[in-house]
Amino acid sequence: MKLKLIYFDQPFWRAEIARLSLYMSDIEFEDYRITSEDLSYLKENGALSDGSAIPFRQLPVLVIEGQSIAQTGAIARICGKISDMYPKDIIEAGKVDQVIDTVTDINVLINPSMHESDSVIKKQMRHDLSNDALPKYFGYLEEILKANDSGWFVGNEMTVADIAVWSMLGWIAQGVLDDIPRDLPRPFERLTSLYNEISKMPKVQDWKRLTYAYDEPSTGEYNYHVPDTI
Ligand SMILES: N[C@@H](CCC(=O)N[C@@H](CS)C(=O)NCC(=O)O)C(=O)O
Repeated sequence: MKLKLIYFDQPFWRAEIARLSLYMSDIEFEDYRITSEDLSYLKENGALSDGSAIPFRQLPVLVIEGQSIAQTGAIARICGKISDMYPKDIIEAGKVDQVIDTVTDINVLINPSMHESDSVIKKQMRHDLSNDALPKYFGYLEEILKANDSGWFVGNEMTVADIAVWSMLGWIAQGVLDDIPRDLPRPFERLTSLYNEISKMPKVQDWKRLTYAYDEPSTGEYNYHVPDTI
């Protein structure tokens, strides 16, 4: 099966959910990281210059057997099915989906503060996120982990839901989001332990060595120096 994952050259959760699940299961795929020229081209044309369609002019996009699929959740389900990290049972599948959609909600909550140019307003937004919205969502996720009690969000094995949360927590734990403390997830024991256990896995360590080994310092509020522990 021919697979091409198109995203920015960043280890952001929207792409890592696909890249890491495929890598961990030894599924070959083209890890295409766009240039700034690609970005201008795709915005204008709804496709890369090689013809890969970018339906909503946003990334990630997965090209599978020449067909483009957009939207993080849709891509996560496909990659999870290919890599055997997505349950066949419809209820278990729904439980994976609800976690992925919650990571999207968290991302969407943080987004406006990333685009706020007034530093005072931005600081207030970050204060509210750190003291209210983010701990609230971390608490909900912690409850799901407690109720399942296997260490994973769903069932007894790692799924793409665990990768989504791991990667989102890594983003926060880098400390690149000004005024969101990097140790914000630490009081949530199960979340912290999920993060630390996934980081330790040999395939995850290999993936980080292969693809997170950037010499460059961070660019803005994304970063490449994802910590191994929270
Ligand atoms: N609903 C989309 C949102 C994707 C999204 O916001 N992608 C961002 C990068 S993380 C993007 O393409 N930004 C460039 C733009 O919107 O112009 C999804 O779930 O994948």
